[in-house]
Amino acid sequence: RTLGLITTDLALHAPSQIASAVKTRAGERGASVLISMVEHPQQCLAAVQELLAQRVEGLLVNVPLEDEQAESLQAQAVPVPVLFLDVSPTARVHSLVFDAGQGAALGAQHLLALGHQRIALLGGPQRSVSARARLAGWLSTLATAGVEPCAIAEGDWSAASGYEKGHQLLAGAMLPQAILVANDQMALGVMRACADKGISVPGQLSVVGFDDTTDSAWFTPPLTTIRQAFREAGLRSVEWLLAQQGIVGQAPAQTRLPVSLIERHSTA
Ligand code: IPT
Repeated sequence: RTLGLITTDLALHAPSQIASAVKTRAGERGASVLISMVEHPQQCLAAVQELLAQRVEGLLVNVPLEDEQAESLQAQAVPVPVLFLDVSPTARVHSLVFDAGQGAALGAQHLLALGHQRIALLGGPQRSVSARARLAGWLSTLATAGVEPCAIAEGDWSAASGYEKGHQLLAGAMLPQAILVANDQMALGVMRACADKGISVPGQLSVVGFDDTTDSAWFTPPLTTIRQAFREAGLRSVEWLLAQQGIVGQAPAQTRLPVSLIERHSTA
């Protein structure tokens, strides 16, 4: 059997770890996976058509998509089942997504519990639904505690952007006590910016990431982050696709995977 995976940039750690898990599980099930990497959501339709022409029996889509984009892709693929990994729960499609609101709340509550009030936010690219959901989650958790972020910046998920925006957030007259970062790669860049400026983490500034990619325990210091179990997401999405028969027309199956706070040494 053959499955298709349409994915965003595999040079990023999270999508590559998901793709790896998908490959592994499919292999264990005797299925092969054709991978198509897209740079823009607009390229998804061509990728779907290309994979359908190669007779895939199911499709996984790990590209951040707006509701209408996902709904129209799902319609294009009929009768082949499609499972989306980076959409809002409001999209009327089959999806398996991590709970971004819970993840954002866990990170913000952790910093508040440590007594931090001057908190800066480094969000992901706002064209990504998940980046928007994380930012919204931080803002609402902080607002509930009566805290307004001292600064907000937007990166593009890369460590380089974390470094650049990190320098921006650290340039003000008053140093933030903590920074919530939308992914671990940007957190790596932020910590590098701190090192440049001789700011000690977590002595002078706490940093929280998001993802818990496999390298995050090896950063200096080891990163406190929100764990998204990529391996499990990969396994479950393959199992779901292989179990589908005649789902077309069925109500969307939506699974929300819980996330968890992993406390390491970048927060105090
Ligand atoms: C999301 C990651 O958290 C982020 O680090 C980045 O790699 C992004 O993917 C790329 O699209 S995880 C996604 C399943 C929401």
